[in-house]
Amino acid sequence: MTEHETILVERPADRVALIRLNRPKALNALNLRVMAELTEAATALDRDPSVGAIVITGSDRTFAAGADIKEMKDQSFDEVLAADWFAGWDALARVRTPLVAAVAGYALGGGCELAMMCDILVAADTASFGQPEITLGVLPGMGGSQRLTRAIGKAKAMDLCLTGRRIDAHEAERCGLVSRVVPADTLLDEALEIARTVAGMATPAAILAKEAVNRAFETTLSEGILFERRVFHATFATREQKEGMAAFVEKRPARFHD
Ligand code: CO8
Repeated sequence: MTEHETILVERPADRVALIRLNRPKALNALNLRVMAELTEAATALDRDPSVGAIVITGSDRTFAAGADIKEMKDQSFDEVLAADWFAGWDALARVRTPLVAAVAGYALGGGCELAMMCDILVAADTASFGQPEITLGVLPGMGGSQRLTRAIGKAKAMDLCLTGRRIDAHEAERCGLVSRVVPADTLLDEALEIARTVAGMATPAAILAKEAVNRAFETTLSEGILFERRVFHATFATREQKEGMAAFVEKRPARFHD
């Protein structure tokens, strides 16, 4: 595996990869180096057929405290526009392998936005989420105003984006931002177990199911339902559909990855 400065990449289980953000002194603040390393690593894992799910996590104290304020603070409008700051994060949204975010501690600003770019968001009971950019004189810049609003609705998104207040893991689960809340000491195990489960499923079906759910954010209901039906039809061209349905009838576990 490539050596990185700001992340650690591991293969903790069969078909599962783990990316840890690793800038402890800066509370995993997301600087341009993190963006480059994380998107490069995730893209490489996405191309690896032996990887069926990727977990992204931080430390016990912090998932990520947002974009790196020290790196940003003296930039001019011309500079951030010319470099199209943060556009590189779009590469993560193009990853087709399911992404599981395992969040403990702070997920603020870009940290919350990074978590929202993942497909399943597991939170420790210590997690807190927020979009505090308004307190810095800016606003979310990596999809927060859009993904948060789609995830939790206008009322809550406005509350978070305009006041900068943080919500805890339980409020985040109640409003639909988080898939599951678990005790902090079991967070990584739970996230890896979810990743193992997803990675054990039929790969084409997992890719298509992720695309179909994401399509709901982009399109009308009738177009989305047509997309879903067509990709459902397409699964009948796969070996995995034959195996999965034969296994059910024969009352045995499906063997998708033998
Ligand atoms: N950027 C740079 N350094 C940071 C950041 C950050 N976002 N957050 C924390 N740090 C640094 C601190 O400066 C401090 O460094 P030092 O020891 O050198 O002074 C160290 O991490 C520890 O931080 P604190 O001493 O502040 O720790 P506390 O436990 O007292 O507080 C908090 C923890 C509450 C998380 C606090 O650090 C904080 O409020 N951080 C900033 C949170 C924030 O405003 N985030 C939003 C940033 S703007 C943003 O994300 C824009 C998104 C646009 C797209 C982003 C794409 C990635």
